[in-house]
Amino acid sequence: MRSPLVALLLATVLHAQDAERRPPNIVFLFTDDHAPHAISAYGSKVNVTPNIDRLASDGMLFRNSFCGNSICGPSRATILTGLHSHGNGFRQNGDKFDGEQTTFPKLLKAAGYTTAMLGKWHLTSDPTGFDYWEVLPGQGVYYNPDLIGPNGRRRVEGYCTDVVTDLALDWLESAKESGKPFLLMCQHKAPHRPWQPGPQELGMFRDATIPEPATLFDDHSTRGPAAAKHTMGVEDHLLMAYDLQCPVDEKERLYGYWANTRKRMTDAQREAWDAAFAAENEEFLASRPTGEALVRWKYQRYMKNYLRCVAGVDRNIGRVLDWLDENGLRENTIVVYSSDQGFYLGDHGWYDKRWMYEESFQMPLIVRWPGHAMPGSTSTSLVQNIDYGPTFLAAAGVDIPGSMHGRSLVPLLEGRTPRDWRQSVYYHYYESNSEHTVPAHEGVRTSRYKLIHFYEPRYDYWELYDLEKDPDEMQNLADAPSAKLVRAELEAELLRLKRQYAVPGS
Ligand code: SGN
Ligand code: CA
Repeated sequence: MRSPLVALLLATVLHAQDAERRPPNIVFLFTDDHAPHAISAYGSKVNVTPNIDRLASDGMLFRNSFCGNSICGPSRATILTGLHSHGNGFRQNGDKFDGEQTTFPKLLKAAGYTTAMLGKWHLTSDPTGFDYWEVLPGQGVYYNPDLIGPNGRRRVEGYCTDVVTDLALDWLESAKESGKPFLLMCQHKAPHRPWQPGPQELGMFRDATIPEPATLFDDHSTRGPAAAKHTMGVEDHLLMAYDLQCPVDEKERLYGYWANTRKRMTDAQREAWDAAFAAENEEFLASRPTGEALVRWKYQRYMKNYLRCVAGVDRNIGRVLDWLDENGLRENTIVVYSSDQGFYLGDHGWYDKRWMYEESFQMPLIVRWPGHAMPGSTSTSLVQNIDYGPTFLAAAGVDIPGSMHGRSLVPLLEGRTPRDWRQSVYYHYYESNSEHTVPAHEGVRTSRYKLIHFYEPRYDYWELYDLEKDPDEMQNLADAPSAKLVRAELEAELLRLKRQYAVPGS
């Protein structure tokens, strides 16, 4: 007869082997417009994100993580398909995602996973490949959001980030019971415009002064002509009521988005909202700063609300991580934190995204995978959202379709960078003549340089930046004699990438 100790050891070993064999669960925590420089694990100077940081200290943080097209729908379509925008057909917001095509959730489902998509979707057609889905219509709203699912539409009382997390936790309970490995895509609206914080975060940063970025008063004169023609300025384009929650006259107080948001709130929500903004708004209206002082006021108000929305995300991520711990699912679950693109936090005097410049080109990417990704590790390899699908498939032991543009990050996570890992990434933004006035452009980035081609008839020129010497991208070297050789190399690399990815016209 075996001793109880031997039996216990044997059971532990068998359990470990079983866990080893069982495909990992995947919890994909995703937000909208959360720039890496508003995450303390990425060295934020403006806020702290203790729960996202928990993931970073238990897993791997990617320092050179980029999107292929810095806008919502396209980034999401790329994640689902592992394809750049031209490959999945979703080039700009408002396009309709072809849900018939191959996506990684469909492949995981076929391999025995139970799958769910919750929260912001923004791909126009209904989600496919999910056993369960309930998504925000369009951009969704922050307070008492409507949700649409296969059985219709309903309104749920509460703050959107909390509501989506509640749905996620409910679904996780059922997924746990199912006995199947699960894929949860939990996708928040926050911290997307118009930056409306939840009741729990309204009081944050009250007496704080958020540090300003060095480029807040950038006049864009050292870049090509398009940058100065933007309509995403903190100074000129943030709207007092809609964006900054400070209606300036009777009309703004009674009508429009700000007034409608208040009407949509419950009495308790409205009371908390008014208590948070009323005194500060009165003070602003009494003093009416102008010039640089007004820009500074707008920056503070914008950033505080953005960061309050981020804090709501961080708190809710903590809820999901706690649930995994409490349910014994920490070990065999991959948890990813990412956001559809970066964002300007007053950098270059801007909000919004779209440009290939670093702040909006970057995506946060943090992966916790116990037993695979070393706790507290970082990677500087060039990675992109085309890699997410292949990574999840590889982790689950499912074949990666050869047609996908991306590569599995599993070797990077396990500390084995393949010798032939990519040396450059491709970017292409198509949504010209649209909100915020960013013309179509494409480009290539290596570990040191970035080459951008604005290619519309009205703007046809190149920009080149040396990111090592000029991390803020203030000096366009495209026509500098000293950069001639580098530019030729980058142009050749861009063409090579376009051919590799079969970009039309290459
Ligand atoms: C909305 C916003 C824009 C934002 C786009 C795209 N305007 O149209 O400021 O650039 O979404 O954002 S708003 O008046 O509706 O707030 S994305 O993240 O969905 O791509
Ligand atoms: Ca977005």
